[in-house]
Amino acid sequence: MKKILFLLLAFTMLLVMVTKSTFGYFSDSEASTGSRFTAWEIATVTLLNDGFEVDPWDSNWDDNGTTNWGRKAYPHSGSYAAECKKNTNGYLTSDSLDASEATSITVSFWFNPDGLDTGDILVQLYNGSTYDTLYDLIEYPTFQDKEWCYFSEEITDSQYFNSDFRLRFDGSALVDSKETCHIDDVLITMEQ
Ligand SMILES: [Ca+2]
Ligand SMILES: [Ca+2]
Ligand SMILES: [Ca+2]
Repeated sequence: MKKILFLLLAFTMLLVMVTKSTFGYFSDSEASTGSRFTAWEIATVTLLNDGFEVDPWDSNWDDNGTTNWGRKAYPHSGSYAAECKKNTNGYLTSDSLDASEATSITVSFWFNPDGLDTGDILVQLYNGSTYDTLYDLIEYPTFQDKEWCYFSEEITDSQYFNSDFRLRFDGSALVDSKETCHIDDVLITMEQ
């Protein structure tokens, strides 16, 4: 009889535990609904949106050294794109962008390479003291010669979350007369 009572008690306790863990499961799913609400509060802020359509065409690219690049009626959208070629090569550096509140930065643009080889166009980011190469464009997965290719990278390294964030295209090595690169529709956003 004692044995039966003990078994009954054990069974009841097991039932209570199962019920509790079921409730536990439901309150977990409520918690995840809550964190989805938090995700909605993340704001996306545009730091730079430039299709090189306005005059002067380089007004977003002249505070950190003027560029030798030109503008050409060879657009991805609109009427113009920025152009790097022999004798009008070198750097195209964005104005300083305040990314100090960022939790991530997305850098995107379209590029149309023609005859490039290794090192001709480097995509670089400024961390407040040095420019780091993010990509050699010829290595980028979407790269196709003489086509408009889309570049988009999310930056999560916090060294770039500063008040002097810059995007720089380094075309210093583009010195052959058969090489050109066009850039259009640069969009830099941050989440904060
Ligand atoms: Ca354009
Ligand atoms: Ca400027
Ligand atoms: Ca070259």
